[in-house]
Amino acid sequence: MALISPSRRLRRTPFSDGVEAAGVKAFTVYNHMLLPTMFRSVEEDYHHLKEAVQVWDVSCERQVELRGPDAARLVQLLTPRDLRSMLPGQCYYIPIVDETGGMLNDPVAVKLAEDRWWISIADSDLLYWIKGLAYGYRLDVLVDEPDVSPLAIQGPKSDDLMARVFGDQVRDIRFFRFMPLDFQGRTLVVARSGYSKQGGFEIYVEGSDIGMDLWNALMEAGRDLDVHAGCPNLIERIESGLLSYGNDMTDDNTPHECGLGKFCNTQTAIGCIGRDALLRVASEGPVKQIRALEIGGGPVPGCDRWWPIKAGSKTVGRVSSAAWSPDFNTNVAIGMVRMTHWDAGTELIVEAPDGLRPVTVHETFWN
Ligand code: THG
Repeated sequence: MALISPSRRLRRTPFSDGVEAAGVKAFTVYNHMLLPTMFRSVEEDYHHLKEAVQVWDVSCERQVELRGPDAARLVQLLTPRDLRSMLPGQCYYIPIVDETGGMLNDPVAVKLAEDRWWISIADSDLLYWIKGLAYGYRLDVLVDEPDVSPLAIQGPKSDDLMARVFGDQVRDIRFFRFMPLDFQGRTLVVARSGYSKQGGFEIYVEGSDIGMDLWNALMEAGRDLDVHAGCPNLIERIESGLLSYGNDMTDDNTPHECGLGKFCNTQTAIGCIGRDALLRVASEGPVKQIRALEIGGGPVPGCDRWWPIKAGSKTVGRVSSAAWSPDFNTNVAIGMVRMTHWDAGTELIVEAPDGLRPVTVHETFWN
């Protein structure tokens, strides 16, 4: 691949100087912003993530802030997950659907207060959908993108690193909960969450000006923990079954097709825009669904388009993400498979760019 030309439309982040000094080797573009994808090599980064601790510039997880008396009502319009029992201090993974039940995004919702929420979005321009709804429904709520940039601390040594910078209270933060914690006299939201299954935190850095101070403080505090700059890791996230919007699903898919039915309470999510459509399709059940897949042969090439999955001459699915896993000594993958062929153990053929390969429907993901 050639280089990416810098421009002001391709946004840098408060941590870009640190990322570059750490020797970033590749970026992707996510929410019109730079997202690192590799430091040493995807495999070295993978092993290090599972053994030590990494600091990730995930500023591209942009926040849509909802502020005002109708904020809670607006979030419930967006999602089939019932939010009535959600308390301030909690984070929820929420599928966002349109009027047809199609997925528009799969963000983390952060409830700061009854009348103040952050929607920490995946890669689609959700701000415009939310602003449109707020305007169209004449809601009393302000919708904008604040100067908040998440910095993730991921890996088994995350608690030790975070305790050195934020104090021992971080150890008491429960999964998908947050605490407001002090850094240099500023209060930052610190949640136990992140796009890996190796454990860790996300710091919602409010105010770009302190970005590099925090980055440097973490790097210095973690020297003897072998802290390193890292990024969401393709291999680890496939093993963990963490979905990537735009790759593994699009607005053509319902949450049920994506295996996100467990984050839907469509019956009781009163107000949700896609509720009627989802009630209709949920009564039948999906006819295709996300599956963990194992692809035979040596390391697969990069997956930059859907690879057809065949049963004889019939197309019965697609591979949307794939990578060689050093720990499992096989190619791990995520794909969508039709009901007729989705049972664990089913053996099919995938048309990879370098030829036909055997692909098996796996019982579960690997982490
Ligand atoms: N953290 C934050 N914002 C994000 C992401 C994140 N925005 C973009 C992207 N990632 C959104 N997608 C996901 C996908 C998976 C998860 C979070 C965001 C996730 N899932 C866990 C799982 O599926 O096992 C836990 C879900 C749960 O139990 O509630 O963490 O990573 N801030």
